[in-house]
Amino acid sequence: MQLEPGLFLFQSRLDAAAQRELWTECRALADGPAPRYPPTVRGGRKMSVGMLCLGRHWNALTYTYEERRSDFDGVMAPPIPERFVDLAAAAAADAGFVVRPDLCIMNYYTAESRMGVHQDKDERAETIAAGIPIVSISLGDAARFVIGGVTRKEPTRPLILRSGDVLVMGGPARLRFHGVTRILTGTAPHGTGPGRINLTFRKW
Ligand code: MD6
Ligand code: FE
Repeated sequence: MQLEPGLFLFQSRLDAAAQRELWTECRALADGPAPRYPPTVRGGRKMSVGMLCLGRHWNALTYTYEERRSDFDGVMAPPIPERFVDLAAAAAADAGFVVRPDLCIMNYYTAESRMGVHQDKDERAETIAAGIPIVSISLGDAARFVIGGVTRKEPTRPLILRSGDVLVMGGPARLRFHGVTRILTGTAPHGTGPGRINLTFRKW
């Protein structure tokens, strides 16, 4: 359902079996030949999540997208499984957006991981100007997510994102500030977790 203009939350969109399957596939990718790693961002701080980009890599030092992980090991970003893209495109369509994402950022959270409040604006200018949405799928432990306005000073509202939930942020919501303030440990459904995986699907 639409929470606010351009911001849609589809709770329990993935059933328990789909959550387990996706969790297992994500774990295999994250432990595969292009492993997840905690990026060091410009300024020198290390992120508390383990990241793996599919389709195209987000360089944490330059805040740009590239084919190889030049800020880490030079390995090519693995392709996004078509099945993942289908899931994201279908959720976007239910929110009224026509998009086939071409990259995905997988973030793996432990109990202590957080994601600072940020705006997603490293995609191509045309993509952002058109309000092409980001589709986020949550798996494993639930998270306290906060979302504010398009400027940093506006107040934020909390949302709990649970395993199987899909959030779509596009149109007028595309540039809203947001972050993850805590992980609700012990809430992962059987066959997922411990920890949390968040997939954000984007068009470059
Ligand atoms: C997370 N999500 O849920 C972090 N970004 O772990 C994001 O940063 C995000 O959920 C853009 C659109 C939707 C999101
Ligand atoms: Fe984000």
